[in-house]
Amino acid sequence: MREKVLNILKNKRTWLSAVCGSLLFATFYLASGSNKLSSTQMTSAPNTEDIHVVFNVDDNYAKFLSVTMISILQNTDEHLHFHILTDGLSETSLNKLNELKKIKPFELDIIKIDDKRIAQIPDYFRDTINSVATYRLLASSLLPNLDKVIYLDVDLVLLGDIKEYWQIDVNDYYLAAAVDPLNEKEGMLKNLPLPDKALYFNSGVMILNLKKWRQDDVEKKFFENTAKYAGVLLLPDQDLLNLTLLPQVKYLDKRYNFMIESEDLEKEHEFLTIHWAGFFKPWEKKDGIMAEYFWGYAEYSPFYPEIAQMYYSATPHHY
Ligand SMILES: [Mn+2]
Repeated sequence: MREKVLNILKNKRTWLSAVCGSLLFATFYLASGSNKLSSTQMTSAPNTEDIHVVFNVDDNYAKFLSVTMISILQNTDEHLHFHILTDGLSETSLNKLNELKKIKPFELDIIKIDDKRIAQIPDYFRDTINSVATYRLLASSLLPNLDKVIYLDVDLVLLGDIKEYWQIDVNDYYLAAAVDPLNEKEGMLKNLPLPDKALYFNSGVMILNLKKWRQDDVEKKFFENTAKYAGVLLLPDQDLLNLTLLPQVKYLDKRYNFMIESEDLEKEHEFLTIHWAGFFKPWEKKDGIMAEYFWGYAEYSPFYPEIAQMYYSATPHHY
């Protein structure tokens, strides 16, 4: 039965990458033909440049990180440099992540946040958002040599080329991100003092302009805003990013961060990323919405046995 499911997945993927491929070509063709500026930008960004991607995970999430990394590596010809902000990864996890280099070579930096660094963070910040998920808010100081980086959650997979994210110009912005479906849910954001007309963005997929973060000392503003808004933060780190960085945010089309709760599953072939942003995670339910994309990549992971084990022990299964 599993074989059968996997075959279906593989066929679906082949079909999908054909569609994505022609879309990519069409986009490139249009951009280079009709707009002199973007064609110049493309030639000035050589293919030899590394694409930098940052994640934050603890050891428990390394298995899901592996699936996201596989989805990136399988869909690009670019050379990747991954930076992992963490409170610590086991040697086993690290070895498994390094095994992914068989799929495609890449650079891997593990940035362990040590006690000394944590001691520099104001107490109220640590107390309000005490999790590894916050480490991305410290990206501009933890990655001092990078001016630009793509941040990704690990509850998502890419279906398209990561290059499309890297080519987004964020020079005049703090970051680029897609609008969050929470904007459509009445009352959800009513306590957040967002700037006028600014739409709340989702922080699962972001292209960060770290140079500008450093210029304007954004980290200090995160700390100040935690103290100021602690009482109204619901999704603390995402709320803080919104409160601090809007309106200087470039909005991305939802194809860059398709959150399965939003709608329009019919158009799935257009999406570069599928993001299980809500409560449902694909590792919990194999027949959940679009979960087949997660499992299609997970089968290539050295963590596959434990991902599957986790699923089988949590869920009564049917085959
Ligand atoms: Mn997420």
